[in-house]
Amino acid sequence: DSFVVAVVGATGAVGREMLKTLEARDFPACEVIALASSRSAGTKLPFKDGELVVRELTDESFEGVDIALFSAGGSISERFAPIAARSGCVVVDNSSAWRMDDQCPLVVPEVNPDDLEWHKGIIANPNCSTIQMVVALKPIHDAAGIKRIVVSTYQAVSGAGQKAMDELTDQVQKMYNFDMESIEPKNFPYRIAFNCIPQIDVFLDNDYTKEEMKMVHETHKILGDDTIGVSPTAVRVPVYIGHSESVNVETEKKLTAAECRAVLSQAPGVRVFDNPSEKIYPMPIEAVDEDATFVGRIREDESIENGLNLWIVADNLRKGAALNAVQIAETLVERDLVRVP
Ligand code: A2P
Ligand code: 11C
Repeated sequence: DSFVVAVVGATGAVGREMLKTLEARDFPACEVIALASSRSAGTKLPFKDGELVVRELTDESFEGVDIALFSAGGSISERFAPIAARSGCVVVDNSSAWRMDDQCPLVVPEVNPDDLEWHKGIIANPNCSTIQMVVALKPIHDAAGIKRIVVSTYQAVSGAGQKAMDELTDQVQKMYNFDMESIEPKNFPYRIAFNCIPQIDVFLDNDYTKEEMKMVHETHKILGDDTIGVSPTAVRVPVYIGHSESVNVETEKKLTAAECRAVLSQAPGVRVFDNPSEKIYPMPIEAVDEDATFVGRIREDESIENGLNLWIVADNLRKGAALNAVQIAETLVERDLVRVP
């Protein structure tokens, strides 16, 4: 079988990674269509031995398309995902628009692939910070039952898109030239160069940010358990690619650090990088362009009965977005679910 695949937002940071991932994994596509705004229609993007000419996204873009990977922002997904699904195209949507809709599965293939069975045309790809956390925590949950998660994130600027990456470069150049006066933050509330900002997305009524509450609600939906306590703090750091997370978990049953390492070294999508005496632990500079979710600094929390500390790092554009979306599409193909019921 071979499918017509569209990438919506193909010129963006995630969209480009989606094209690279389709190519690298040899996805069974007979045709790949790159869609973006009218601004970039006609632009050429490299793909396999040739290039794709970007087309403008319109209501008619999905005729004859089997699978569409969306990453052009929430409002585009809200408007166009239903149009695509109505024309018989299965949508894998990387925005937050459909994640909490009870008609849409929210899927990480290593964690809850069976949720794909009940899709109705739109499948949501979780937030990058949630994906890498649940890939590492699901095996611990299965082994010992997670009661509570306390997580602090260290999130790369690419999570906010290509423009945000360019803004970091621009600010670093200006600072290098002692030209701090002309720095005007655009994609972040403050200067991000040589800084850390404890705000990602907007604040909500409970004084948590939207990014933080996504980690709470999405974790519950993916693990199918609303009783797990999730207490997040999301921080933007001046790293281009690769989100890091310091995670403390409290479990029902005792799991020693050695048992946790053993469980995680068998887990799909996880690579344990953990040898303190050799200074081995995951870092964004090593996770970039990798598919795995890396886990290290595995220690027992000595302040409670059953607790563990972990440091989790992944490429936010890959496992956090493009790769997870393509893995969803691959699982749909394997399970013969590329159809809108
Ligand atoms: P374009 O390059 O034409 O603006 P990022 O998250 O890296 O900023 O990327 C956003 C992606 O979403 C880009 O591919 C961008 O295309 C696309 N996009 C933004 N607005 C629209 C729109 N109105 N219609 C289609 N694609 C859009
Ligand atoms: C960030 N996690 O790093 C965000 C980007 O809900 O898909 C992704 C937002 C989302 O800025």
